[in-house]
Parts: sequence; structure tokens; C-alpha cells
Amino acid sequence: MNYKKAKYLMGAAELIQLPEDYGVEVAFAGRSNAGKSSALNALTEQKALARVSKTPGRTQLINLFTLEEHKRLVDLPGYGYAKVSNKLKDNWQRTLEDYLTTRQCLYGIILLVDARHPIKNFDCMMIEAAVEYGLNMHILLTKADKLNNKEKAQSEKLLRDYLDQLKTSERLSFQLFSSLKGTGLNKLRDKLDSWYSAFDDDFAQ
Ligand SMILES: Nc1nc2c(ncn2[C@@H]2O[C@H](COP(=O)(O)OP(=O)(O)OP(=O)(O)O)[C@@H](O)[C@H]2O)c(=O)[nH]1
Ligand SMILES: [Mg+2]
Repeated sequence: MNYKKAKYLMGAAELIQLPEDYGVEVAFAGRSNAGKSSALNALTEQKALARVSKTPGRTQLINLFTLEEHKRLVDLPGYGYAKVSNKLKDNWQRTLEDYLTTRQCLYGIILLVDARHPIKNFDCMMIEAAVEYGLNMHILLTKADKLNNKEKAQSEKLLRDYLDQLKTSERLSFQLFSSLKGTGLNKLRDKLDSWYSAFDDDFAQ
């Protein structure tokens, strides 16, 4: 897949505004400020495809990008940002949850977690939700450029131990990642390629 071809499609405040539930969507999820929009820009080699926040909590819509016909990338609003009102938080959380649980064409989630503290509450909830709903999930330990080798290994171990005790490793994978340095971009592309081509295989049958 040529990720450079990604084009902004639309921003949806509510699920009803989303395009027809057909094809394959891969959603980038994670705490506010984890680096979702930066990762999308790095992946697509476009500086300003997705907006990168100076202040956390910037991405408030479900932003969709078209790669090819029926193949989309999705930038989800970040969760867990403390400074937004509870009402807004509840709203986002519900929209996010509804999207994750009802969207048929959602094939997989790229979950971004800060490599410096990889298994916070919300992230564990997301991982467990993916397991429960049988979704594919690939976790990016982001901002790896801020860690030395020992810290990177510690971060991977923490996450690996957590995933191991879930005992459902089949659809779960993870890697270190840095949008800033481009670390792990090829691995991410390979994972996405495998997900999008699963749709081609289905379609051919
Ligand atoms: N050092 C470093 N900083 C990063 C990296 N990725 C993102 N950042 C910084 O982290 C901040 C948040 O990045 P965003 O990409 O906007 O994060 P987001 O997850 O989209 O945030 P919300 O839209 O608020 O949920 C920005 O200041 C980025 O420059 C990375 O790989 N390394
Ligand atoms: Mg964002």
C-alpha cells in the first residue's frame, strides 16, 4: 500500500456522520498526547495530514483519511485528557466506545502508548476491549527516541508481561516506535499491509 496517497476525507463528531460501514478501517487510538496524529503524518510522509497538538486534547473529531477505495485510516480523539470537562469527556468516551464496538469495517486498532509508561489504566482497558471484541491490535510504544536501550528493553518487557497474562496473544502485537526518528515505520507499514490485504482476500472469495 502506498501510504503517501492518504487524503483527508472528513471529520465526524458523531457516528451517524461516518461514511458507509463498508471496506476496511484501521483506527489510531491512545491517550491524548500519545502521538497518534504524529504517527499518521510519519506513516503517510505528509507533514500536516493530521493535526499535531501543541496542547493535548486537540483532536476532537473522528478524522478519516482515504488510502484507496474502501480503505481508510482513522485518527481517533485521545482519551484521558484531564483538563476537558467531564461532560465532554463522557461524550468522547461514549462516541469512542460506540465506534469501537459497532463499526463493522473496523479491522484493527493501532494503539499508541507512551513507551515511558506503557500500561496505564485506559490503555489496559483498550487492550482488554480489543481482546473482548476480537479486534486485531498492534501497539506502538511511542516516543522511543526519548529512551536509552535499557529503558526500551524495560518498556517492552513491561508490556510483554502484561500481554502474556491475558493469554490471547494471537491478535495482539507490539513494537517500539518514534515518529520523530522514523523508528519502526517499516514494521508498522508491514502490519497495516497485512490487515488491508486481508480485506482483498475476503473480497476475492
Ligand atoms: N520526542 C517525540 N515527540 C513526539 C513523537 N510523536 C509525537 N510527539 C510529540 O507529542 C505531542 C503530541 O503529539 P500528537 O501527535 O499531537 O498526539 P495525539 O495523540 O494526536 O494527541 P491528541 O490529538 O491530543 O489526542 C506533540 O508535541 C508531538 O510533537 C515522537 O515520536 N517523539
Ligand atoms: Mg491527535
